[in-house]
Amino acid sequence: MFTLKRTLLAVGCALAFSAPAFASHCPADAKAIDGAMSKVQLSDEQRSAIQALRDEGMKLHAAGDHRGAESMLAKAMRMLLDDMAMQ
Ligand SMILES: [Cu+2]
Repeated sequence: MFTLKRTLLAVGCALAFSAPAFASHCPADAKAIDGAMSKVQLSDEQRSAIQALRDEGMKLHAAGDHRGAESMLAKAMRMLLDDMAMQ
């Protein structure tokens, strides 16, 4: 019984701490995108499409919608990876 309670407590703490960790994840992702974009050769179209997703993601992040921000940033990253794969 004691072990179960401790396990639940540990899960509760993990959930409580995951929110701020998640929030700081967006700028880290945006930074990763910026870094990758500066190294990879992209057409203007590709660059502006990725940049738009990245900016939209950071806008959502600033508005407190980290889930939405992450999905935008993930989309930008996937697009970046696809473009890199084609080179
Ligand atoms: Cu965020």
